[in-house]
Amino acid sequence: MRAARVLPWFLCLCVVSRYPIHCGAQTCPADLQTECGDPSSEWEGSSSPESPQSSMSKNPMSYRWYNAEEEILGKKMKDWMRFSVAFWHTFRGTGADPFGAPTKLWPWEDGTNSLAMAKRRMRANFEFINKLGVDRWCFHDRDIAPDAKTLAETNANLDELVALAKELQGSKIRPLWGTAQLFMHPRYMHGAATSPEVGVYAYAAAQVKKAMEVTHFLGGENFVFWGGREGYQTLLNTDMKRELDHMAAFLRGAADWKKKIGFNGTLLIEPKPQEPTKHQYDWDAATTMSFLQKYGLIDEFKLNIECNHATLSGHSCHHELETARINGLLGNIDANTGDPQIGWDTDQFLTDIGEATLVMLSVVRNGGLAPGGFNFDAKLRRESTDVEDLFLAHISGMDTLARGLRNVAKLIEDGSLGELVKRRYHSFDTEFGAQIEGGKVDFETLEKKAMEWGEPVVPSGKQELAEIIFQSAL
Ligand code: XUL
Ligand code: CO
Repeated sequence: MRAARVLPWFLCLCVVSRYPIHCGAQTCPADLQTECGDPSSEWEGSSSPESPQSSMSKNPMSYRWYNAEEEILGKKMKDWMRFSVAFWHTFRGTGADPFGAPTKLWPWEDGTNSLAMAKRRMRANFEFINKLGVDRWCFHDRDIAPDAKTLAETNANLDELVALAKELQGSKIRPLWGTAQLFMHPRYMHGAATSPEVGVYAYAAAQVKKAMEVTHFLGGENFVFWGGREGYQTLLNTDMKRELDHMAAFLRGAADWKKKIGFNGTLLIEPKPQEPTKHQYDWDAATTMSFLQKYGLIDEFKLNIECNHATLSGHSCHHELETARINGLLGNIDANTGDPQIGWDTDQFLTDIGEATLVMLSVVRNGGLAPGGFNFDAKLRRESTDVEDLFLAHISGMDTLARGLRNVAKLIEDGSLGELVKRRYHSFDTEFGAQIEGGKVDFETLEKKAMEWGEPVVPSGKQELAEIIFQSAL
């Protein structure tokens, strides 16, 4: 294990926000007193730590709970998890915030937004994925290749990077999902599919079309729609119905294109209640589901649930996962967490064991997530600046969920939580209860029963007992 090698001529970064789009002319941050490197040189790799081992040792650079090949509840851990690295956080995250310049001086960065830099970054991405020992990655089109002056030139940039990614993926690594970045460029300031400007709608459709094609080419298993700016700031200037109609037409077009190009991946919508717009149309799982139902799109899409988005909407992650699951819509999880004291999307790696156990409970009840998986939509803290920290964060996130899975196995083996829940509904496990559940009992019959039975005896909910059983598995 060794810390990042410091190569001063590689040190400057040009990216100042989470989703960089264009910073060709930008120079090194003035206060960092560094020089830009030679963007044409190839990244030769190996400034990052070696692969973590699976062991129960105290070495933080090893997995303590995740053991890819180990079978738990009838499936290998790697098949329950299907972990993926998010290119945008891990390779475009700079540590910049509204108050400060980038803090991460990755040795492979040269301070430009050139194609050569994008290629070097792609090589670093695959070096990282290989060393971490995962099989999947996720990307936005604009994370991996720079914007150019025209859409045709931008597509050509993307093609170059995708060709390199295809080569570096080898036979094992695939995108868990790809997506189109429809929120960073100023053209999308009023939305993409919900922009009042028809030219923007068309541009966004062209971007999704291309992003879906390259995801398919790379062997991607899913394609995500996060409506970054599909929402409003004020209803005073917004025709909400018209915008939702447009969004539905757009998604219908995407589903049609998927079929036309023979892409068999799942289309996923990722709900989020606000940020960046005050009100995002895909507020939460239930809102998104009712939108899909209303517009006849429910069979074409599933949901990508992100835990930090869940808590922003006032729900727990478990609530959102269960809402998606019981409706047959749980397709993927963006694994992260927020901070209970901070009211925005902090995108932290999940380290809470109880939370991870609840997440894995939904995954196990769902029979797994395939062809979806866990995408680490999570970033290092601004103050964590070693390459080693990228490894530690992912190892910790993977281990936390692995521990959650082991806890679920304990809960299932013990059986008492399941028994407690079953017992609560015991009164419906009768002939009459079954008739109600089958929709065969009318209100007249129920009134007769209520008269006959008198005041019902209502048993305890046993919440504290449920909590004790849950805690004892952690
Ligand atoms: C934004 C977010 C995105 C999506 C992909 O909060 O989660 O990174 O996951 O666009
Ligand atoms: Co996300």
